[in-house]
Amino acid sequence: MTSTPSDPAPTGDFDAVVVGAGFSGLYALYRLRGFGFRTRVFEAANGVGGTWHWNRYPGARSDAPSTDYSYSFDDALQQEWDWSEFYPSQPELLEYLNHVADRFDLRPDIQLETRVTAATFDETTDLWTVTTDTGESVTARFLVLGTGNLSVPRDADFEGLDSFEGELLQTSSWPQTPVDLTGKRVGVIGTGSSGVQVVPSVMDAAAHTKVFQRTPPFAARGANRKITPEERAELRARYPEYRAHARTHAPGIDNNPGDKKTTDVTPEEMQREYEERWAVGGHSVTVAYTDVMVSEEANETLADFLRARIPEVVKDPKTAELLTPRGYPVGARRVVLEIGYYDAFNRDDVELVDVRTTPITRITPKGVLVGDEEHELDALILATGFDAMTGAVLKIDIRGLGGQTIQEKWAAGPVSYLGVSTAGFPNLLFIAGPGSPSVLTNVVVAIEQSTEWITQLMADAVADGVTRIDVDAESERQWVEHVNEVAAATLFMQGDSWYIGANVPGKPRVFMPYAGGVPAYIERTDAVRAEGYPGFLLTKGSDELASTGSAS
Ligand code: NA7
Repeated sequence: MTSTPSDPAPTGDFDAVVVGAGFSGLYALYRLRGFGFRTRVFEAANGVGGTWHWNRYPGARSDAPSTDYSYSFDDALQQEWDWSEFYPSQPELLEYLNHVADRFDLRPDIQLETRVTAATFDETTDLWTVTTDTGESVTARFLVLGTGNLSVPRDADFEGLDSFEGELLQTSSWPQTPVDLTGKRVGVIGTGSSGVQVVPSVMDAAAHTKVFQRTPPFAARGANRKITPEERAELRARYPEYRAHARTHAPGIDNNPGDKKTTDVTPEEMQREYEERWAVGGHSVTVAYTDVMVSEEANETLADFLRARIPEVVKDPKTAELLTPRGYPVGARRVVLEIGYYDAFNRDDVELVDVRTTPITRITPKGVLVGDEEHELDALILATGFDAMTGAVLKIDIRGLGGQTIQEKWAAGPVSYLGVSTAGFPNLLFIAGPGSPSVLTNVVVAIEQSTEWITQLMADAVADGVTRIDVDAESERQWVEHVNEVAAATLFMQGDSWYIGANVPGKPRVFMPYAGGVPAYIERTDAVRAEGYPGFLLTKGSDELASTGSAS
């Protein structure tokens, strides 16, 4: 598309504005450029990387292997990049994403330190007006949200937090300057993935580490290791083939799912199977049997197996028991990968504080008050999670048709058609949005698939002279119903997880991701494209938009 200020047709300052420069936004920019779209990416941070820019706490790493947790769209890229470890660490992921930005010369179209605060759809021009915290206002045909599903920290609502006189740190916005915890009494609140990673990574420096645990997570063994040159060469030889194969698995990753139910095997066979997978490490143990997320009895077999591993490592029986998760199905809250977390509690200078029986009363100037016991600290690390999936979207004042806000539209929880778009907000597209497999998968696969699909839709629409892509409300209703039905058939609803918004007080309890798996989702979205986008309302504008040419 081309446009000059004197053009009579309102094509906007940009063809597309993309929000966020993490895995999603970088790839969206690459794809949109390929279609000839004039694109501007706005990123609030002072660097690219999204999650991996912000979550730079010690020990941060992906719990998907580096061979999966990386882009597949360019074979030369995957052939030339050397991952050093099985699970990629935050510094390496950030370096990788910076490499991607440079390699594809993406930076000229990325505006850093610019947060999108509002976006309003103009019904007369079919353009979005996008406003930023730097006082800029630009217009664009499309608004693509690559804002991340775990990017907005949930409010740290501890009374007295401001009064803390020590160093206050948050895993999700760790300082870019070095943090020295040497000799300090450190407290960590939260035992999800972030807390479980940060504890073993700060305890050596700290004089004493106290872990404030409300809900013990189920954990799988994170068998991290260096990747050998032989392994790398072997993988490179079959990389493209492996990538295609990974997309045929529900989580977008081949973690060796079993094809039997727990009821098809004897208890001895089951134990052996779990043990073998435990020895391999990673999430493979959680997908040994097909009925684990649908049958409570099946789920309990895995839960029992994982619980039994804890006292094998943790020597003090009382601490081991406190670390043992009970009362919710394994997998209903995200299973963490532990690398040295349980073993940390065998040290004299690491202590577990139960804040379930007696919750945190408040933060004091000197530390954390639990009941009437004050735990004095020099540094407090909050690993208290995110306002997942909708947090970043709802932070923007987005106004669609008739001035409706997205906050009004999603008041009872997010609704979308295919996780791509929501009715009444034309030309607004989500990357790996609520209603898509997103966080239940290797998220890089979800992001690539979603970005490819969305950008193709945009290119097809423009090639056809379409200026407005909206969603048919009935199609949206049916998709939401399908997402809910699929979730209802699982045990996912039985955990107070961020998947259902349970970690944020007052948030509607709705299962947000699509639990049908990557292959089913690809099949459905591919069919929608092949059939000419049923469920979307594609309107040709009166203004003549120049075609960007056919999509690749
Ligand atoms: P999570 O998994 O949401 O974990 C947050 C933790 O913080 C969790 O253990 C919470 O306990 C705890 N928390 C939150 N509020 C409190 C209070 N008031 N008192 C005590 N403990 C509290 O976030 P993460 O950052 O670890 O991981 C998020 C995702 O990022 C992860 O799943 C991966 O996908 C990557 P609770 O469970 O609410 O009892």
